[in-house]
Amino acid sequence: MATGQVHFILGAGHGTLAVMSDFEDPDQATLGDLELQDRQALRRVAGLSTELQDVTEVEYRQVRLERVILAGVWMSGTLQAAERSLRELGLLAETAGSEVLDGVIQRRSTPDPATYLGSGKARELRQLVVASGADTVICDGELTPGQLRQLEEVVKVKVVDRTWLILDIFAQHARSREGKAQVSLAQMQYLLPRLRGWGESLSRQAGGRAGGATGGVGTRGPGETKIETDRRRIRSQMTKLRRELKEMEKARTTQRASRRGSALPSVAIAGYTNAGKSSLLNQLTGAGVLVENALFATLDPTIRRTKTPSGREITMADTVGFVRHLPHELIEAFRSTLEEVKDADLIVHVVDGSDESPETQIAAVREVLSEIEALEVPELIVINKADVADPDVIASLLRREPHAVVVSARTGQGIAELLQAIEDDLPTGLTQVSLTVPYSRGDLISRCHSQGEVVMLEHGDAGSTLVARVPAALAAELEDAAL
Ligand SMILES: Nc1nc2c(ncn2[C@@H]2O[C@H](COP(=O)(O)OP(=O)(O)OP(=O)(O)O)[C@@H](O)[C@H]2O)c(=O)[nH]1
Ligand SMILES: [Mg+2]
Repeated sequence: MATGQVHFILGAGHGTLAVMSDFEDPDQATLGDLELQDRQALRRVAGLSTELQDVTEVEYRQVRLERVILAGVWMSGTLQAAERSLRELGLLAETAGSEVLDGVIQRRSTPDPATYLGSGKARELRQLVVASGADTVICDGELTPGQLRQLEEVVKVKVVDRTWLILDIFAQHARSREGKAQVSLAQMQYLLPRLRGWGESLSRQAGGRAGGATGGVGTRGPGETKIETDRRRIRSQMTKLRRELKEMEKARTTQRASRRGSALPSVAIAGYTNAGKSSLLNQLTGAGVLVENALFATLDPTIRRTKTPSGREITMADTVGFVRHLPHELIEAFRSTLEEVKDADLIVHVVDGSDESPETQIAAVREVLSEIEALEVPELIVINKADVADPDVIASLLRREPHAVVVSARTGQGIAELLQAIEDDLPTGLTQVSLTVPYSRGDLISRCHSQGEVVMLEHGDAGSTLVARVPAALAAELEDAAL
């Protein structure tokens, strides 16, 4: 394809993401099902939110992502990869509640420093916007504040980037107090340097829209002073959020420490968004957490206890999904949540075997794992959705990733093997001790027999001398009691 050519890949109405519910029998409703119904009830209704007038800039960005055109720059790799990236952007947009009208990809060595797409292509995009009646352009990358502003000047509708879109989805899906605070912090961090650009084009845009709007963005000309006030307000809110998050993090660390104290080995289910992590947790533990054919359905970790085939108790955590180019602001803000993954004894890395390119999902997940310093944790690859995946794709994945189990969280295929593989991969968790305890602590000796392995036991004058391999918590008690 010649440099600079615009490539259309998504026709009008293409690929509307059906929001599939796995929920059929109302009597079987789990908490996750109820949450899903709730979420669907709250989903944006196209056209409705345009009536909102008195909204802040942040809300304005959120409520008006409705009829969108996608724009990407194809810099390297195959055309298929570029198209896949834009299709994924389309899914993200639909998850955020937008209707995707069209998509364009421009072949360029680098994005245009001024307008992201080249200036000629940006003007063509403007025509497409007019012809289709789009109200937003979503670019497949992270744009500088200047690029956002200058592209808005050309296309004359709002321009947002992939980062903001992902932040928007997270904002819609956040449930817990901590999750909400984390997302707000990430949004503000992203927004702060971009406030000015948006303010300027907003005032111009609003002028041309719904003339005579009373109050709201249309009449609130964000002059320099307003922007300064906004910045100050955002900064002080960020400070407050950081403080609150620190408090919540303390509580979480204490919880985690107490779980550690109970010495149960921990498994974290991680992986690409929509790979089936929550379905797998449900299948393995009957947790009943929310499952949805949408990106980033899960934001808060859910932790459940379960047993391995030999009866060993373990904890399993469902975690937030990853995506290519996960915004750095989000990784930062979710760092404490992601610790769940970093501190695990084993990462069960779920990949969607029916995806177009599961190996790029694996690579994207490992990139995030490396960013949160979790690469040292042992990893077990779980190729999910075997019921619908192409057997050839699974076979080639297994060649690349020999340490893997093939399962279907939907049909239960491979789940028993998975549990066995988890058991085999977990550290034994036993610590060797060699000490003498008084006879009065016969209880400790019997716990050594029941919870670990006694290697040697001798009864001397002072007490029982023993060498044993026991769980860490028991080892600590033994040390305390030792003569
Ligand atoms: N066919 C098939 N579909 C599956 C399987 N496992 C999960 N799904 C579907 O895949 C979609 C996503 O499943 P989730 O369990 O919500 O995925 P997740 O990884 O938790 O996704 P996020 O929390 O959004 O990152 C849902 O529509 C599930 O019904 C499977 O083994 N086979
Ligand atoms: Mg999930």
